[in-house]
Amino acid sequence: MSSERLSLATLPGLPAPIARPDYDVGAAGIGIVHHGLGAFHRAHQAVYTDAILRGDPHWGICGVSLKTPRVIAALTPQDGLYTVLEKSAEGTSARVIGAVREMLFLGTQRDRVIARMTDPAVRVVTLTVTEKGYCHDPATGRLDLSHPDIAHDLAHSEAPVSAIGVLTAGLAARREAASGPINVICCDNLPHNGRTVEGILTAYAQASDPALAEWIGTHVAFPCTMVDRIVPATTDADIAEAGRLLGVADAAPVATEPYNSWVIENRFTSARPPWEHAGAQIVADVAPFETMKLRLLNGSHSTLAYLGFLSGYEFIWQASADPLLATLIERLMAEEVMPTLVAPSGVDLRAYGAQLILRFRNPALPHRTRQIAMDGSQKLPQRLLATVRERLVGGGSIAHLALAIAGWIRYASGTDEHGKAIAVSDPLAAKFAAVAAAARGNAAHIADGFLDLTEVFGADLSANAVFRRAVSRDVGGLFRDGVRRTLAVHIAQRGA
Ligand code: CS2
Repeated sequence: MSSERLSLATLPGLPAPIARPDYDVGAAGIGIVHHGLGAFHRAHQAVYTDAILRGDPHWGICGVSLKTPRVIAALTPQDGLYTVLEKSAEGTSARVIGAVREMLFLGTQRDRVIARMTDPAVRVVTLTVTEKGYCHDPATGRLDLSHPDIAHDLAHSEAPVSAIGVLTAGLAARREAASGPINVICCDNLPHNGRTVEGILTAYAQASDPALAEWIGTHVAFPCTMVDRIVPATTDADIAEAGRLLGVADAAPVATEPYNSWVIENRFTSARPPWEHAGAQIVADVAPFETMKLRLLNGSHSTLAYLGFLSGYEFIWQASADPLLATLIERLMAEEVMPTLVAPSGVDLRAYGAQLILRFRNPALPHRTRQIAMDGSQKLPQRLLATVRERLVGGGSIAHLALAIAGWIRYASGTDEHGKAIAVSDPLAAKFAAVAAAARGNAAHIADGFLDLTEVFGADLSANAVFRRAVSRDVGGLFRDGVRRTLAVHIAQRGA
């Protein structure tokens, strides 16, 4: 591989098949501030934005990294350019993205982040800070005022560390500067993400500056979105492949699937990028899209992650090709999730479900079960528990859902079936460890301890006897018989 780096200088010399910006990258202005410069943003919103910059060059992105300057260090010598590798069984196609025009690390450039938010040319803030980045109570969606980062930021409003604190500081500065209204667009997998973030931000502002909360109410729009693209963490093999294809080195490519979808609620308070020209859908009501995606895709993904990991699978493509797990998620989707959904206009739910299985099986995407298993306490409510609630109201069966949730409890209890420790990564990991330690290997006590976590299950499900019984029975089965036998019995008992 050449020792030269991808950059504005080497861009014109890239091999012909490599797609690249069709606009003058150096001339693009900044119209968007994005918080959370991870792989997902760079493979999703930045790709849509890249495609509209030729027609509308003032929507370049200022990408803010909140926790680590790692991506910025890799992208700076590349003038912000990086490769998106679209990978499938048919092969890889590469496209260089130029939309990220400025990069700031919160840890050392907080003032510049805040100043950027006061720029009148900036009309949009997008967010991908993961579920836990919102410092909320996952069961209710409300701001957790006792969260250490929130407590810190309320006490030190001049030096915020949380996405919510930084965003609020930026909005306060924007109000001072009279720079006009702005759209805040959450692109994380939270339920009713626009409304949820509006509630969280407003609650935070109320606790710090009630007049600002009022200003936010009249000057900031929070459209809901459905975002959908599978983007595993970048691997060394991706970096090597990008270098091979480009003929110059790219230290921060992203690897993803060909599929890409973005549905955005038509609720803006200020100018916005014409993302619909790049294939995004702007609709009156995102809820049917979002509910479908969270419950079918993410619900199945988490099920495959927990039960797949326990079965010994490192990657989702392996877990989704396992006949027992494949049958489980097909039936979970068809029998328990789809009956709770209203099909979004133009979408056939069965076709969407069938396509999901193919997407999960993409052999070119090594998506780790462990990566998806992270932060289950923040993910389960919208992925599995909301479906359970609706099924219980209607008196429908929750057998597949219960097994998926039992898989999470078995995983989060911290040891695998060979007695090996699992590195459980979750904001509630210490609580899980305490539950597991107190239960001393007794499966019923483990199930009870987890089901008592109202911050995950809500007071209602925690107290629901039907739900508790179903999940406890499966936790018992997983501990007693192991995941493979439990799955086999589960499928056999329910007919083929
Ligand atoms: C995954 C999602 O990591 C996870 O929890 O379920 O990131 C998933 O790949 C995306 O939501 C797909 O759109």
